[in-house]
Amino acid sequence: MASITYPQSAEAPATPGTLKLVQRERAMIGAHIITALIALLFGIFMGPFQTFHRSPTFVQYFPTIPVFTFYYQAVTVHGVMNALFFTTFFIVGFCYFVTERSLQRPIKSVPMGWAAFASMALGLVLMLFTILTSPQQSAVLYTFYPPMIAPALFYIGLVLLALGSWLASANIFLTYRDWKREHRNERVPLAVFAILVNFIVWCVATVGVALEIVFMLLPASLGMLKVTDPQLARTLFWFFGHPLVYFWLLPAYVSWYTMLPRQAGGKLFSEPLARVAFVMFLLFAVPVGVHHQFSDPGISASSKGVQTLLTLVVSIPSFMTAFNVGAALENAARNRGAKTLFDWPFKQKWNDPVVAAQLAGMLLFVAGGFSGLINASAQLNATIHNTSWVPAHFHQTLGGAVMLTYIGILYWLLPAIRGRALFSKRAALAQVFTWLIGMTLFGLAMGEAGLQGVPRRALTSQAPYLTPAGAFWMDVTAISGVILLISSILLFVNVIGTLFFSRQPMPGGEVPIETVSGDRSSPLWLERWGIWLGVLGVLLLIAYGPVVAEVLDFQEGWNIMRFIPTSNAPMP
Ligand code: HAS
Ligand code: CU
Repeated sequence: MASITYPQSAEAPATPGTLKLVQRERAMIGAHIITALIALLFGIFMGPFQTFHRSPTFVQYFPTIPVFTFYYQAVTVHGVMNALFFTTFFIVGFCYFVTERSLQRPIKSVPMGWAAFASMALGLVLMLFTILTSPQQSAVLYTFYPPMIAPALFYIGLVLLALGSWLASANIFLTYRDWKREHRNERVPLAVFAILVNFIVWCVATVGVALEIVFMLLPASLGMLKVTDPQLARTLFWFFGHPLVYFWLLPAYVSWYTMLPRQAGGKLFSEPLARVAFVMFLLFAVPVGVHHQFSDPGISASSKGVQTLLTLVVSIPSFMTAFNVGAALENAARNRGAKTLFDWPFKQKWNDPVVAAQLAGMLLFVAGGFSGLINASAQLNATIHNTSWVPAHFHQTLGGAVMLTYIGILYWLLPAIRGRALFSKRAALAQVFTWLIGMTLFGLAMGEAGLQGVPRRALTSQAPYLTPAGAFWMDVTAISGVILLISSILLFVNVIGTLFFSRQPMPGGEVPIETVSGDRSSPLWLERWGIWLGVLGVLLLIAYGPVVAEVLDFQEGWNIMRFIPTSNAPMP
């Protein structure tokens, strides 16, 4: 393994001007972040064109839009590239960086890190190849389940992405194990604590989707299976699909909890409280996937009720985050002279793109979080399920809080990787605020359209049943698309500018990484992972045991028998 020396003093990397990456770090983290951006480049520009395509007025004047006319292909590229590939590459790269810096040691195995990267990158290439060369067959959306079946390479691409991410998880777990051996009675830094939670959740959740792909989708795609069971596949998919959203969110929380207070000029209110929030994510992020299946037949009302309850519980750590991080921001503002009850939001560093991006993300998350709570109620869900309300919700959470926080991170991490200053701070600020305005409008318009019955993922711009109000809100969505298109261009101008045209040296500044072990007031037993895994196992049994029994239809004989390839059993 390439040997690198990390500064011995815990404070060393935090002194101004020392955010210099060693070559090995620059290569590994840079490869992940840049590949993430390549995936994003494919995905991001599909979005605005979908809003145009869905707007009745726009379509009246421009009936065909080249390339983007293939609506389902464009939606698939948008979802798969943005939500699956961009996020995974970004998260792995960012989490390596935070783990190395916080623990003051390189990741356990550099070759394993590269093997993981190669697997994920090959997955990306196969996926792009498949989507671009077989547009019709592979337009199965980012929520891939039967009866739609894509070409085998689509699933192989996904398997390679998952395999790579498992290797990356193993690398992070082993790095932590080595650190822990040398620091028996110390608390692992909060950032790494959160990262460990995130990758544990990921490893548990991906078991569901791996089963779906390996035993159902891939054999069906290869023609080895003639039967399928959408009910079982959807259950396996959402076992993964919900925790996936926390896999995106927790790295953003790493930034909010462990970097933003310092970037904003304040102090985190309570570190033990933060750890409790992360433990709650570990326990409750997985056993709630059925809240995506409230309209599915074959799952009993009682199972849906249990998972509604658990979904409400998993929103609690986000409320805890709002108070904890909110108090840190208030503290920052007071340090800068805020005096009254309501002046602290205005006394933030709104002119610093790194901070402003994260604050803007939080504002969107307030709306996105509350729309999530509406979705979570099984009764209210019936009014919004499969309407454009749902994309409104996830563009405020994923496209809002998560994306803006990743952008905030990018605005310091990309300069660090490149060793040059950010190309344009003004463009970055303009990008952040256009994104905030565009996504706010998008959320409002898509949400309102959803309440008017406009379906999601359907090209209804000329459907006769579109109400005038629905049509109006879809037109407003197209306006938000224009704003978001400008914002996306600004983002890539800065990315390309920073990589190729920035001549300024990287400014000295604080590395937003905690480098000391955790707060002594945090109980050490919070790090007893075995206990939490045990509790998670019990929760999964309670939440998913009955669901699995229901979807496998045990009364009628195990319908899993249908999946034995040679049985030729007819579909019931
Ligand atoms: Fe969700 C569907 C329920 C959070 C993403 N969600 C989706 C889908 C996606 C998604 C992608 O129960 C669609 C999947 C598909 O394609 O079908 N979601 C919830 C609930 C929460 C939630 C209860 N979702 C997220 C997050 C996501 C995400 C996070 C991505 C990152 N969601 C649902 C349900 C559905 C669903 C149903 C299925 C709908 C259907 O029928 O299909 C909660 O975890 C949310 C809790 C969050 C809060 C907000 C806390 C606010 C904070 C900000 C603090 C602000 C401060 C002020 C401090 C309660 C932390 C700052 C100060 C300044 C000065 C600026
Ligand atoms: Cu969910």
